[in-house]
Amino acid sequence: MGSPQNTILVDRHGQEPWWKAATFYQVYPASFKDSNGDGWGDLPGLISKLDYLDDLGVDCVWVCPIFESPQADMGYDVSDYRKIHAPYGTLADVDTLVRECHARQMKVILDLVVNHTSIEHQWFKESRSSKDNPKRSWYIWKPPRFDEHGNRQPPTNWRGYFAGSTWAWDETTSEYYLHLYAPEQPDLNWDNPECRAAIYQETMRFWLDRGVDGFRIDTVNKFSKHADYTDAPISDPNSSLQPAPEMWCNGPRIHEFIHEMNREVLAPYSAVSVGELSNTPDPQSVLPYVSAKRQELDMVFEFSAIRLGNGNLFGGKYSYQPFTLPTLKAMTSKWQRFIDGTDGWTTVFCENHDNGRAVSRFGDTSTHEFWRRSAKTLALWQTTMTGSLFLYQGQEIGMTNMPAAWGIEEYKDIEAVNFYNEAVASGDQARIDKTKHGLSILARDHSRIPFQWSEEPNAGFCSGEASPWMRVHDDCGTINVEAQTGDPESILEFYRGMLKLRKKHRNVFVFGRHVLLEPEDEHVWIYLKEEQGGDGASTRKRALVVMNFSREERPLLDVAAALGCEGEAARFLVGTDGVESKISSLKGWEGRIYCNFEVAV
Ligand code: TEU
Repeated sequence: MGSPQNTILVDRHGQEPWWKAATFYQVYPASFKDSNGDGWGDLPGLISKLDYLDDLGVDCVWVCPIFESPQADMGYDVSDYRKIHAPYGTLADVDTLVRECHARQMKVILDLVVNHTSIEHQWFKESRSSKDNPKRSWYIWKPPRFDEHGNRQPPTNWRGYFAGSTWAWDETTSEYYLHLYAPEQPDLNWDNPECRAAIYQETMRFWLDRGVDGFRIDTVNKFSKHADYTDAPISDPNSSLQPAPEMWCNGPRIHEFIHEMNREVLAPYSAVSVGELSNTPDPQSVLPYVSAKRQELDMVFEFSAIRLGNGNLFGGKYSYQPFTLPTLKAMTSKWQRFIDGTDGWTTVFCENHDNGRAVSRFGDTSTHEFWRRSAKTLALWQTTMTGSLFLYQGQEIGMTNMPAAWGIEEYKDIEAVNFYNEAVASGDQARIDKTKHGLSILARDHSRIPFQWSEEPNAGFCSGEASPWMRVHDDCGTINVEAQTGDPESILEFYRGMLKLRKKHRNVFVFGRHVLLEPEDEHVWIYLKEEQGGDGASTRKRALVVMNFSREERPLLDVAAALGCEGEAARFLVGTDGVESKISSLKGWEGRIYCNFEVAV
């Protein structure tokens, strides 16, 4: 049962669980590595690349949904939790994956998608079959409303995530069912205890018994809805549908459900859990989920920083909103500091499968040189932050957004397609242009194109004769693993080195206190990382991270003063340019770390 003894115990004082100092790596399996020439990534492909991940310094692989699914939302619509979507492989392949990860002292976690199922799931088929089916209340069914003209209307005015209403009409029993995402993704009713028991048994214990080490838990704060199902206030006067996340996020029973899930399943298996916590930008509401003594989740993803640039309201998501460096700093600091003095824990990430590429959004892709320099600076930022670090496939080689010149037909994601079609249906050219522009920066598609392994045809993702399910990036000849391996100046080698350094000085980087300096500086980002506890302020280990987030050379602050030590005691630890070049200034997109402790050579 469960995983082998934790072997990656890299902790503060020998007391912390393995996952705190671990580096997680998110694999989007459809786009990682295809082994059989069908243009769709698969488990044998992933297994063939485990040595690559091991060499990079990855401790735990998170695999996005691989379960049987009609793929309305890339596997986030599961029709059978105990089967594998055939193009990915078989159950035996998962067993091999688990075995091969463990053989390398790596862990593996799966994506748990249990806010909703697919409409093709047996539970939903039964639920929709009649009003008195025993599984009727495993989903959320409501009768229609009628307007003054007698026209049938959905039960509430809520807009879903993928455009359109959150309610779908079902002829069989003449009722609506709730779906926060696509109509093919009906929401489960967590208020029903039999439904919860089935989730624990069939979607969780089933995989833990096969040896997986835990779960990334999709949409974890939406399991408990507010039971009154009333209209949301009008915040978008131009639409009949209104954003209503407060109606379904962090509902009245959410902590009870998660605590129960922990008690029933996660804790008995010592399974690691990381929950996806959207629409909760308030530390006081996030802390209860991650406070150790409450025994709910180990950690969550909070999205304030990664969502910068997204438009307001649900309908405006792809209306791009420029932001400044001080805003990114403030967001980052807020979510670095929210666990200070608590028993909670946090995560570090700047990419995932739901967002554009970090180097295209926070870095500079205007020239090859700025691309390389800024991607390394982003690496310095991520690897020096407090919390469990999550990398997304391709981030380590600086993969960029799809080229702006690509047409809308290259966007395959249901969200992108629906938002674009909605703009087209409005007939408003300005809105269409705005949506296209927003998509070119923010779309979920950017992170889903094939991984770039080499300069071979199809970037080595699949064979040259195969047709990859998404178009391979035009720049794959220059941005790929093969080209960067062994090149001391490359992004990949920089990540490899930084992941080692992060662990070596984990009390500073993983567990340290984050202190933001110069919050209003529009170009240079500076923060201190300070070891916690210890003998006293004067002897505590400190690192000063200085990063130039602009193209122009910028003056460097007084490093020793910032570190609180004598001039001689301030040492150069590492930098994106390898050596410390001009001492008194930072080149464009240069980042460095100085520290007050002895640096072994
Ligand atoms: O995403 C949940 C979610 O609400 C967002 O973060 C999502 O990115 C969406 O685009 C918001 O507009 C999770 C998965 O990560 C995502 O891929 C799925 O589509 C979604 O759940 C539904 O399962």
